[in-house]
Amino acid sequence: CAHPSATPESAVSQYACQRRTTLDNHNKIFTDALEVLAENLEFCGNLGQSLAFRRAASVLKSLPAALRHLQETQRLPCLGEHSRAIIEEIFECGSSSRVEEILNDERYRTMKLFSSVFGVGPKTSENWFFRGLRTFEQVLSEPSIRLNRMQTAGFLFYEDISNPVSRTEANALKILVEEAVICVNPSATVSITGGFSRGKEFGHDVDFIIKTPEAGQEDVILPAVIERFKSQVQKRLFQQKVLSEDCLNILLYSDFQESTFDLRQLPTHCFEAMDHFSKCFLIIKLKREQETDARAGRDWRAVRVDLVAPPLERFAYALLGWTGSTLFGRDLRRFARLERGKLLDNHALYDKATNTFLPANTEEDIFAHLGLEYIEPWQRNA
Ligand code: TTP
Ligand code: MN
Ligand code: MN
Ligand code: MN
Repeated sequence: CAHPSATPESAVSQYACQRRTTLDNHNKIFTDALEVLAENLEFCGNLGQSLAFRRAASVLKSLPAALRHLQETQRLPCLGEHSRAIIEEIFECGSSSRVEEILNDERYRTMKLFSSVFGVGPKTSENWFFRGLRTFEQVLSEPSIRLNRMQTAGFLFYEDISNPVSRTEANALKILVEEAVICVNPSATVSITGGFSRGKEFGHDVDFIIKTPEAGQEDVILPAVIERFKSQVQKRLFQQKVLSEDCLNILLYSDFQESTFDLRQLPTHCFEAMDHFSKCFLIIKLKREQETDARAGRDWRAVRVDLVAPPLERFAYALLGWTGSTLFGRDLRRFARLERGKLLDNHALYDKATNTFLPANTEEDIFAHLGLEYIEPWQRNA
C-alpha cells in the first residue's frame, strides 16, 4: 500500500474509510482465497503480511463488479505481487493451489478449530497444537490443561455459540437487553452496533452500545444490568417454586470489565489494544421462536452478547469503533494519523497541531473533523 494518497476522482483509495463497501461482494472467489492466506499468516504470527492480504481482499470487496482480467488489478491499490499471483491462478484454474494446501494443512485446521472456541486465542491454540493436541476430546482429557472460566463456558456452549446468530434473534435480544437497561435507568438507550448495524444478516455475536445521558452512569449501568438479569431468575425461581436452574438462569456466563477510561488519555497508537470503556462479554439464554430442539430437549439456545457503556461525551467515538468493520476502523486511524496529523481511537480524536481533543456528538462530526465524506454503517463492510 505505498500508493500516493492524492488519487484522481475515479481511482480507488488505499484507505477503506475512503471507499464504500457494501455486503454485495462481487469478488468473493478472490476475497475468500486472500482471507485464508491472511488467516494462516495470523496463525503463524506474521501480522504484517497478513494485513497486506486483508487489505488486498478489502479493496476487491469495494469494487462495483467482478474482476474480469488480471490486468484490472494494475490500477488498484494494495494488490501486491503475491495477491496478484493468487488472483491469476484463480483466473486460470478456478482455485489457488496455495489456498488448497493451507485448507488441508494440519496446523491451519487445528488452529482454526481451537480458536473457534470462545476464550481461546491464537496463542493458546498454538500451544495446544505444539503439545500434539488435535481435537477437543484430546484437549478436554489432557490433565495438565487448566481451562479458565471463559474457555470452560466456550466448550460448554460450543455447539450453540458456533451457530451464527440471525437478525431475528438479534432483535429479540435487543428487547431483552432494553428491558433490563430501562428498568435500571429509564433515561438510558440501547442500540445494536457491530456487524448487524452494518446490515449483516448473521453474526457470531450481538453487540450493543448503551447511551446514558447522566455523567457517571456509564460506570454503574452494566453491573446493575447484570444484577437485574440475575435477580429476575431468583424471582422466578421463587414464584415457580423449584424448577431446575438450567431452565431459568438467563445469564449463562458474564465477564464484566470495569472502565479504565481517563478523559485526558491520548488516543493509543496500538490498534490491537482493547478500549477502556465499561463493557461486558455475556452468554445469554435466548428462547427459541418456533421449533424446539427435540434432541436437546430444550426450548432455548446460548448466544454471545457484548455490551459497552461509554461516557456520553465520547459516545460517538465508541459507536464508530464498535460499528467496525475492524479493517474500516484500522484505516480510519491510519488515515487520521498519516493524512491529517490527528490521533484517533475508540475514545477520542486528538489534533496534534493544536494539542486539543475534538468534540463530536455524532459519527458525522468525526468524519467531518477528518475531512472525509460520510460513509454509512452499511458501507463500512471493508
Ligand atoms: P465483533 O463483534 O468481533 O465483530 P463484528 O460485529 O464486526 O462481526 P460478527 O458478526 O462476527 O460479530 O466486533 C465488533 C466491533 O467492535 C469490531 O469492529 C471491533 C470492535 N471492538 C472494539 O472496538 N473494542 C473491543 O473491546 C471489542 C471487543 C470490539
Ligand atoms: Mn453491486
Ligand atoms: Mn459482533
Ligand atoms: Mn462483539
